[in-house]
Amino acid sequence: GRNDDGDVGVVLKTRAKTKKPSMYKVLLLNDDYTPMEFVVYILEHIFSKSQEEATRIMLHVHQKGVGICGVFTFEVAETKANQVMDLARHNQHPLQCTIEKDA
Ligand code: NFA
Repeated sequence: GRNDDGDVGVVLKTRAKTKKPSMYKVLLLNDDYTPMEFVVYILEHIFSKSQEEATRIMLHVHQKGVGICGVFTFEVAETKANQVMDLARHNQHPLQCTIEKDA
């Protein structure tokens, strides 16, 4: 019969390692004038937080001076921080939002 050396043709490919992207924290800073409800609105609508989680983060920022809205790739973090700053400016609130490279 036919010569069969047992090779059934299964190929297990190796992959070159794709490296994980650097991650960036989006931070909100406290101030004395931005209404609490506006900060909660921002956290719900830009960072997709529930009203309960948004309130928790807002109160953390209010009490500690700074807090984390989320951690994202650079482009997403930068876009969200710009959306916050644009909405704050439009509504004449001094709210500040920055990004910081995650450890
Ligand atoms: N400190 C603001 C106030 O008392 C509320 C606030 C919270 C502002 C978080 C900015 C960030 N109205």
